[in-house]
Amino acid sequence: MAAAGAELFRDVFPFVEPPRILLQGASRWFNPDEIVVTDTTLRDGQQGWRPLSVEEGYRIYEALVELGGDGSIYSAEFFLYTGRDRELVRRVLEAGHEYPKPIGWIRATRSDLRLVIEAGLDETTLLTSISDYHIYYKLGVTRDRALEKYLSVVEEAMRHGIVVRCTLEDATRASLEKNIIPFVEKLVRLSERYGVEFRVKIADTLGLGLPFPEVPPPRGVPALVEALREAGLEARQIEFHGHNDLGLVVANHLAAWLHGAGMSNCTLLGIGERAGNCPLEVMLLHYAGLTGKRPRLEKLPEIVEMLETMGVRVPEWQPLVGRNAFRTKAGVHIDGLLKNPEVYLPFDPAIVGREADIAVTAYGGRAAVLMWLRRHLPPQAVMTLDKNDPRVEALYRDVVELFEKTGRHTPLSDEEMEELASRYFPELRNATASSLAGPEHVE
Ligand code: HCA
Repeated sequence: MAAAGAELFRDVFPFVEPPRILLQGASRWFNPDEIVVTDTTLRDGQQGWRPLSVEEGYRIYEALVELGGDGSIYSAEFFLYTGRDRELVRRVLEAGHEYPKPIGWIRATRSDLRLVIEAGLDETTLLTSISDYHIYYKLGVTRDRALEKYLSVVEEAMRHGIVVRCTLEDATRASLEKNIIPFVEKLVRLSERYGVEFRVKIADTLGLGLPFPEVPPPRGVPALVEALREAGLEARQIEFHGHNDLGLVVANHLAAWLHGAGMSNCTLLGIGERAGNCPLEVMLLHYAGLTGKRPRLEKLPEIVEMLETMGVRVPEWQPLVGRNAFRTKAGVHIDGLLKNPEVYLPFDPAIVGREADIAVTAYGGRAAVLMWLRRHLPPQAVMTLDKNDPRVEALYRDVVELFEKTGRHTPLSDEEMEELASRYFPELRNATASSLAGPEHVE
């Protein structure tokens, strides 16, 4: 039906572009030109998953280049502890891509810093645990002693001209006044003395952060980011790294950007410790929605396939990349899709290299049967086909009967549908036949 007069919010939902994020009353610290995504798949991801071979690590790095080599993925973090880690970094440096820029990830010790220097990297993340939980319980030292140790390694790094990204580990359980700000003030002074920039990474280590400006520190992500901006840090000096323990990781990462952090530190598919990290592909979609830039999200299916060959199992319902992300089984949805794909799609799936899809079950109604036929019959055969066609009705009855008789509860495969439908549409007969599976059939 023609949509004259319909309010479709085209400025927000262009459909053929990622949904746009329009702001009213944005934080004074937010500037879309200053935001980027950063990657930690090969650090936090690998740590929470399994040790990778050099070849696997390199393929993941190349995938990041394909996806965000335009600079939308600014950096990628690497371990340096094993021979394999160092060989991977050597290969990555040899490849010479500008983005994602390879950087190290180390603990705050001089021996770890040496690994960065020997690898020839000019930037590294440095784990500087900042909450009293970590300082008193994990490290077993006083706050002053902990800061002193961190700062001595930072100073040494600056002497070598290395940019340090200090992870404020467990920042969402740390005192802003007693721990974070005093540390940052000392970093500012060191940086002025050596003329070398530093950055900080706000780590929501246990996923306790909250994305709302009304929430005070330590849990309020907007408050933490804005406090660092008030302390004089620029967007490019502030990274946010969240975990998904409480299911809020994407919201927290968005909040960090919107309140003045420049970098959003993610992993492919959100792979990472416990409930995982922030999914990089999702943040790239929002990055596109905030900046109008277009990372190559259509590469995602290839990347997911590659990760699956490495043993990653992607849940069917995973946003953007799961099998069901653009696939519906509900008759009402399929009916809507037949009338206009925009009714039940958040955006054109082609943006992320996918197609809208359906799965035929007993709940899909005649709409599912019709949509399946439209996808599998030659165009001339479906031109006049509609839900009232007696063949569609008969096929629908067969589908329902099959589910009722067998007690089956999984969708029909294309081969099974071909076999059923060829009774009424002989042109499908040449298609691969398969036996109709019973209730134990697994998709
Ligand atoms: C860890 C904890 C960490 C570190 C973050 C970072 C966190 O794995 O040691 O330095 O990138 O969330 O605090 O992932």
